[in-house]
Amino acid sequence: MTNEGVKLPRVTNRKIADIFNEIADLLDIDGDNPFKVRAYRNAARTILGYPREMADLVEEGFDLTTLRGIGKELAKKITEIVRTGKLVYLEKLKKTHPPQLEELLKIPGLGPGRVRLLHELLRINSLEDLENALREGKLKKVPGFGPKLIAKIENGIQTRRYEAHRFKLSEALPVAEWIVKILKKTKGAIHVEIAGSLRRRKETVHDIDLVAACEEINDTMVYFLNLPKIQKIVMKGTTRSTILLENGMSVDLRVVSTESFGATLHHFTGSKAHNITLRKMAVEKGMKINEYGIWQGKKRIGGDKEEDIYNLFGMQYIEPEMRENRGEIALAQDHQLPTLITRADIKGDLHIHTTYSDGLASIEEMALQAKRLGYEYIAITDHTEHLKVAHGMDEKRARKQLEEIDVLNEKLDGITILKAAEIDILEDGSLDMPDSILEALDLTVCSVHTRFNLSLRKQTERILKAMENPHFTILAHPTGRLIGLREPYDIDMEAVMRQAKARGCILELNAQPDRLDLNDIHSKMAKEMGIRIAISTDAHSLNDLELMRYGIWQARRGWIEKADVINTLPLTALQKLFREMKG
Ligand code: DGT
Ligand code: CA
Ligand code: ZN
Repeated sequence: MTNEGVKLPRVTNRKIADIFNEIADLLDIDGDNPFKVRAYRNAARTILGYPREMADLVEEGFDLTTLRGIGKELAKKITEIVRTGKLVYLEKLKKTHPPQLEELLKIPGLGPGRVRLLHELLRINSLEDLENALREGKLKKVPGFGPKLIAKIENGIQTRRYEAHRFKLSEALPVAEWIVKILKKTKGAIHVEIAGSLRRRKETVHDIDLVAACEEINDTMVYFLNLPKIQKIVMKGTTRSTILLENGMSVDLRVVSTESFGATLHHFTGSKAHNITLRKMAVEKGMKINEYGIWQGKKRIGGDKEEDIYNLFGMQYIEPEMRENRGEIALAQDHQLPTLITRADIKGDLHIHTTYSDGLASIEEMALQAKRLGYEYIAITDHTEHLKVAHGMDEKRARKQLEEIDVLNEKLDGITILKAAEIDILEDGSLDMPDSILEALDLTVCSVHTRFNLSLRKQTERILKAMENPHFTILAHPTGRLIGLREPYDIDMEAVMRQAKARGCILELNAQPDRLDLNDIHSKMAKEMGIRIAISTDAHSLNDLELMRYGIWQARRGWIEKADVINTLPLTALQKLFREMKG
């Protein structure tokens, strides 16, 4: 959103960092001076981790060269980006490279050096070129490209192709909710609901599926086809239409009568595998389920409500998040379904950043916001020293923070601030904080932020070793993946979970929509192994605290119940748990 009177949209730190990283990538592919390349990457990291916006600093006439790793040249470039929204240097650089070359860098296993090699030896300039070369077996002939690397690249391409056409839940859901709100107000509309993977709250979705129940005379479809921001009408009909929005999202609407609504909503909620199992079961009973209802011969015996379908088999109702055919149908038949966690069960947030590291709000502001959300407690988890890019705290600042928390706990009513830190797990598996501080903390949130590409064995050992520390409480974002951006690091999750179980450590389900890590499968695995989890927002701002809902949805997809999650405990019980963990 732009402010009134401001012509250009505000340039964010993210955008500046992206530009610098892109320059670094291109220079790197060219085999340019490594120091120059690193200078751009370091600057990008400084900017990204800086607690204030470069746009504001430029406006205030702040001397950017006082920032870590920013010299005169880079300061000039930052100013140019802030003022014009782009950088002439990058535009020029791009002209000398095939436009799709950078795409290749996003494939795991392909760094700039290898991309350069492929470009020089095989004239590979795009994903398509790469796929052709793979198919023709040409990669085998390139020095350094062994079968393991080639398999990794093949895998990476597949993931990339799959993800290229998917949107994050957090991108699609607000759009869907906006459309539903509009359509609900149209004449003749009785119900309008989100269906598909979006209703199942899958972490990424291919499209938005909507189902409406309308009276015979309605203008719901007409409004749908006249929504703002439509790029193209893909398919147009009275009961079904598909539109493509300007942002590239495809939206499907089906309009049915109220008597079919339950069956249609159920059908289009999926998953396909879940539906197929139910349909087979119906056939065995001499009945038929389709998108219009439940049928016995030609007679319609139900389908107004979704519940009709589950009632048909004497089953419990299955929540959309569980409809993945992962054993939920058998459980529902036995009336043994888990009672899935809800947002209302959450009593606090155990992963929060403040201005002590790379957060935007103070401890007090975060605490007051948490109180407004109805929480009993929060844990402040600023970064430790090793994470320089996020202005990690040294021992002195950590001490200062602990004192401030004491003062605030005296002052504030109705919310308790727990002492914690997000502690880097160093490459050798040690924790980046002296024992003297660790002893003063209520809990620790420990994470890997560096050296993502260690081997499977080394990365796993690193984490297992860290968990041996008696001060280790929660393993944050356990696989390190960023949806669509970064693959999980190579780790043996089963080994990590066994260790968590043995040591009584907690695993985090990080609620940031681009992390959602643990994912659904891992959450379910943790539950089955009897490991407790913490659902945390990793908030860097007041608004971020609201991301909890994404974590809850992912947890529900992993069959998680209230009792599996430590931040559903009341404060005293939680404190007792942390004390016991410290031994
Ligand atoms: P997505 O769009 O890839 O994120 O995942 P979904 O699950 O939303 O899949 P989509 O949009 O292709 O279809 C929506 C639902 O419609 C799906 O979850 C189940 C149902 N459906 C689609 N195709 C079939 C099918 O061939 N057989 C059955 N039984 N159901 C189907
Ligand atoms: Ca869909
Ligand atoms: Zn964090």
